[in-house]
Amino acid sequence: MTHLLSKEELISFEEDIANCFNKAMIKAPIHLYNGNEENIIKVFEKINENDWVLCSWRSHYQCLLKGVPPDKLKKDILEGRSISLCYSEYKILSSGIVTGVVPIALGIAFDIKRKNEVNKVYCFMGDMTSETGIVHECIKYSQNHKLPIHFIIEDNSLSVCTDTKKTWGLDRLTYENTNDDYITYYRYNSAKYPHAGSGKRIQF
Ligand SMILES: Cc1ncc(C[n+]2csc(CCOP(=O)(O)OP(=O)(O)O)c2C)c(N)n1
Ligand SMILES: [Mg+2]
Repeated sequence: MTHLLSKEELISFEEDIANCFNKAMIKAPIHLYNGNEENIIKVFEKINENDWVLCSWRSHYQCLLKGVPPDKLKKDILEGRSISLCYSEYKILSSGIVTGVVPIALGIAFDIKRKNEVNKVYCFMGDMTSETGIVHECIKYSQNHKLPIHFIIEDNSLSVCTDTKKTWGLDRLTYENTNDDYITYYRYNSAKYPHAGSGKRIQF
């Protein structure tokens, strides 16, 4: 287990960032979490200091739970780095590119296995990301080669403003409700904030 913050601490961090954004103190995109606090805290109960965590454009919660000091994180967000926060010293990497981190996560897990090390990779992604071709390939490869990796699929049912299931003509997502050695799936309602921004200034 790494640095567990409470649900309330996570929510108030994002509210502080939303206020800063509304006051035009941040001149770059931000993506705020809400509604998944209990789920993500539960996932982090299994994550150790030596494990790698890979994230998307929305990664404030993971950074806090991996041990990045809140003041340092806030400073970096205010300087415009929210969309791609990377702290190799805390073993956490993010990318603003849909699927960007998934093959990187696989590569790190492959390296860990080859060196017979004991740590693991945790790779977070949204519902739309989980339906892409490269993610299907990475999950298949990881399972078949028994790589030390775990994928977390956070389903808010949306890709920006687009309905993910409708896009693909699916009744259910490929990994919907899958909870096994390789995948944790959870559904959450992200309606408090828009996809990007905080709902007052720029939003989309
Ligand atoms: C390669 C690429 N295509 C498109 C985008 C624009 N984009 C940013 S986030 C996003 C939605 C992804 O949806 P999902 O995986 O469900 O993530 P969520 O934000 O809902 O957690 C899109 C299409 C991008 N960043 N990168
Ligand atoms: Mg989504």
